[in-house]
Amino acid sequence: MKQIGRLHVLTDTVLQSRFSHLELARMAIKGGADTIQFRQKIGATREMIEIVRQLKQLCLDSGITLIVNDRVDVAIAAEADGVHLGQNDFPIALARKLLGKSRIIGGSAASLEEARKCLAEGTNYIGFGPVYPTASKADADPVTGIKLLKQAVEIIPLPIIAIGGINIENTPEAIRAGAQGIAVISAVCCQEDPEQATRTLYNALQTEPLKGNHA
Ligand code: TZP
Ligand code: MG
Repeated sequence: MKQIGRLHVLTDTVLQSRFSHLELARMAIKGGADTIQFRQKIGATREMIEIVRQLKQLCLDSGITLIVNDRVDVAIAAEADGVHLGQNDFPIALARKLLGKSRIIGGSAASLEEARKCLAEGTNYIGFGPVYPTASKADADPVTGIKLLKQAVEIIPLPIIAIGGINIENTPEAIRAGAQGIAVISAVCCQEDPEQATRTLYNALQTEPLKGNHA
C-alpha cells in the first residue's frame, strides 16, 4: 500500500477555473504535497478516467499517492492508489472487495460515531472534519472544532487527516491535536500561487512533531 501522506491537496476545478486538475497537481507536488486527491463531482466519466490516468502517471513519476474522491469505478479504471469515500458514498466494505487490500480507502467522518463506523468498516485513514468553517463544500457537516479532532485521534487507531477550513494559521493546531496531516482545497487551489501556498503548508507541517497514529 502507498503511504497515506501528510499534505493532501484536493484538486478542484469548480471553485477556481484558472488551472486544470493536472496543473494543480503539478504545482502542489512541486510545493511538497505528498498526496493528491482528484475530486470532481460532475462531468463525463470517460473524461474523469482520462484525467486520473494522467494524474496517476504524474504521481507515479513523483513517488506520491493518488486518491480518487467518490468514484471507485474511476479509481479502478485509472489504477489510482486509493479512494476517499463519504458516509453516503459507495459502501466501504464493497469498495474493499473491489479494490483489494493493497489499495487505500479513506473515509470521511464528522463525528466520533462516524469515525468509529469508518474504523469498523475497514478504512485505512479518516478525513476528519470540517474542523473549521469551510465554504468549499455545499453540504458540509457542522464544524467539529479542534477538541473533537483531538478526541478522534485518541479513540480511533487510524491516521487522521484534518479537513475543512485548514490553512496556514491553523495547521500547527491541527497537528498538535494529533492529526497525521491535513487535506485542503481552497488553501491551495484558490490561492494566487498554488505551488507557493502548498510550500507554506508544507513548512507549517514540518514545525510540529507527529503525535497520533500514522501510516
Ligand atoms: N470535506 C469536509 S470539509 C471539505 C471536504 C471536502 C472541504 C474542504 O475544503 P477547504 O477549502 O480546504 O475548506
Ligand atoms: Mg464523497
